[in-house]
Formats: sequence, C-alpha cells, structure tokens
Amino acid sequence: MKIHRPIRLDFSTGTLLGTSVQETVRTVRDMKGYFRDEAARKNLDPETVVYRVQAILPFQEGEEGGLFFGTTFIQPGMVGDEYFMTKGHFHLNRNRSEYYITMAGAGALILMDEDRRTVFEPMSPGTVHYIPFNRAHRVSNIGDTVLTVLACWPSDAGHDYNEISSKGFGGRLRKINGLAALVEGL
Ligand code: PAN
Ligand code: ZN
Repeated sequence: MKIHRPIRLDFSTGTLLGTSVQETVRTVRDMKGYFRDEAARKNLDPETVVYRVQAILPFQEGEEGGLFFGTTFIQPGMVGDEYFMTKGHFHLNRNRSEYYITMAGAGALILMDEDRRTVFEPMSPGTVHYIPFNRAHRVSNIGDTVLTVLACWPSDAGHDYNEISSKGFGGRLRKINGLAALVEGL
C-alpha cells in the first residue's frame, strides 16, 4: 500500500503544510494582458504578488480517477478600476466540475458559459461554490484583506488558459463609485 505523506490544513490561514505541497506564484508581470488597463498594470512593480496557489496533486495530472486540492490566496489590490484576480480558465476537459470554498476575505466568483454569458457569486467566509462543468471560472478580491479560497477538482480536469487569455470573460468586475460591478464587454 502506498503511504501518503501527511498534509495539514492550517485552519487559521488556509495554508497547506506538508512536503508534497506545490506552490505557484502569479505576479503583476505574469498577468500581462489580463486587465483592461494595461498602462496601470505596467505602472505597478512587476514583482508584486497578485496571487499564490498551493496544491496537493496526489495523482497523475491529466489522468482520470483522482482528486486535487488547493488553496488560493489572492492579495488585495487594484489595476486601474479592476480588482486583483486570478487568470481564470475553462477546464481542458470541459465536462469537469469543481468546488470552491471561501475561507477568508471578500470576493466574487466570476463564471462564464460557452456562450460568454457571465455572472458572479459573492464570496465571504464559509460560502460554498459549485462550479458546473463548461464554465470558465475566475476569482476577484474585492476586499482589503487576503482572499483565501479552498478548491477541489478532478485530476483529469486540466486547465485551458488560452481561451481566456485571448478573449477574456464576457464581463469585468470593476470598482464603480466604490462598489463592485460586473460590467459587460471587454
Ligand atoms: C484553482 C485555480 C486557482 C488559480 O485551483 O487554478 O485558483 O486560478 P488560475 O488557475 O485561473 O490561475 C482551479 O480552479 N483549479 O482547477
Ligand atoms: Zn478550475
């Protein structure tokens, strides 16, 4: 029997602890082309962290049958009137779903279907979000503190970033008169 290395989820921070935890960092440099106001992005320090993802992948990526788990930490911040957010993606295997659970902070889960219809769900500590298959998903941090989101997805979901990096979502979450609003269009 395969012995799995122990992993702990720190309930106070959402941090995953264990030697098999992998971490990805996305900085302002990595987010080129994702925000509406490219000039505002260029004015920020390119090393500024936008978000970090910790993940445990105890199964061959791309193969059917396993589950992955991760924590995403999105920093508070703005690029122009747009909130710091994840890149967002469809699953490569379009009929794979996912759960997101908010641990801390205030945010919005932005969902887009294949017809580019875009909606958002408010996120606050304890909200559980089922992301149906065939929906692109992205998270924006609309608060002043780190937005911490737990996620669980199938090992054969895969990530298709191309569609979003080239066409974006059908709307953008922007701060208008101090409030988050989903504005249709690019
Ligand atoms: C999440 C995301 C994570 C980062 O684990 O991968 O929040 O967002 P991007 O992948 O869009 O950069 C997930 O949805 N996995 O499938
Ligand atoms: Zn996903």
